[in-house]
Amino acid sequence: MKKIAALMWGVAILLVVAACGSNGGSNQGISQEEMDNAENVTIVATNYQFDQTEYRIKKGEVYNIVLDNAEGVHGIEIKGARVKLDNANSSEYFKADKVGEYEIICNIPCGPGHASMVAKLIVEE
Ligand SMILES: [Cu+2]
Repeated sequence: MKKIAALMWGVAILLVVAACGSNGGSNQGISQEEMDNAENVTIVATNYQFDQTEYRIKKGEVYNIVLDNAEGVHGIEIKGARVKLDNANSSEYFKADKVGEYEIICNIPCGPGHASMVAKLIVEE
């Protein structure tokens, strides 16, 4: 009986660890300290544009990417960066490992100007 109890505990602990590990999916490799010190990159969305055509970040630093829907209902997808934001999940931590550019698009069909809702996330040295 003792063995079974020990086994059950093992399973319970594994489940807890698995649940924590899957929290936030794309936060892998980002420490709590990095999250605490992360600078915000706020992308303000209106009908039908983002407030900047380019957003610049530094390579290797952690940022908190925030979607601010100031007008209308828009979503953000940073292509190739596994960042997807909407009103239900309006911020995510992101760290770019290399210099380059990502395309930012609105991923919610928001109206006649939807296709023009594009911007760039530029990763600098
Ligand atoms: Cu849209």
